[in-house]
Amino acid sequence: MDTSAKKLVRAGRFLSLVLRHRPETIALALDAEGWARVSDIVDRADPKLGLTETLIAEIVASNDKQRFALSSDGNRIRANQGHSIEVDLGLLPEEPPELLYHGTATRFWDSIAKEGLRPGSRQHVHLSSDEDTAIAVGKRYGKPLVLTVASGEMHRAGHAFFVSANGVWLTPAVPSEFLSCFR
Ligand code: HQG
Repeated sequence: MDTSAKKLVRAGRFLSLVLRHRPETIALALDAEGWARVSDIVDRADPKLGLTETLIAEIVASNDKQRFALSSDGNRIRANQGHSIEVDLGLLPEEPPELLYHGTATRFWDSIAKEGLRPGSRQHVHLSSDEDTAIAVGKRYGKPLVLTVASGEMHRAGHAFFVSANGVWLTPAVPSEFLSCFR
């Protein structure tokens, strides 16, 4: 990675931290829907990150997973998903495809088989519509394991599903009877 790509990744990680998990790190105010003022972030971030409004706009546009969104006037920014702090993204329940996938690590399987998928520190369990994404997500924690979620059946049983602005399927939890594991 060249220096400018590294700078974008570092700044993007910082934005994930303050917009999803720990806004208090820079005494940043997020509203109930998770939006923060771009100018507040620029003013309060460590100058070593070199965060400017232009760099933030570049991260929003180029981020590999489209993790962030700008308000229509460009003055505010929020994370599209992945929050551990409570925010209301204003997503409406949607009908999911018949099957969705969750990437995890093989060592979590025994616990997941017993308890189902839990959101952990985040607000939702994250699911994808393709297996490749699930493999990449699972690799972050070790040997990847792809779980198939019977999302159509789950939805018909009354469980709510949402899709984030960047295409991640979200649901509060997945009971184990809707999971299958191929390995
Ligand atoms: C596991 C990244 C034991 C779960 C990714 C996962 C994603 C259990 C871990 C997004 C369990 C939580 C979210 C149970 C769930 N027993 N382990 N009962 N239930 N788990 O990071 O889905 O790059 O909170 O399988 O790409 O890995 O940040 O969730 O392994 O889209 O944008 O507990 O984060 O996106 O880990 O990742 P996480 P995740 P970003």
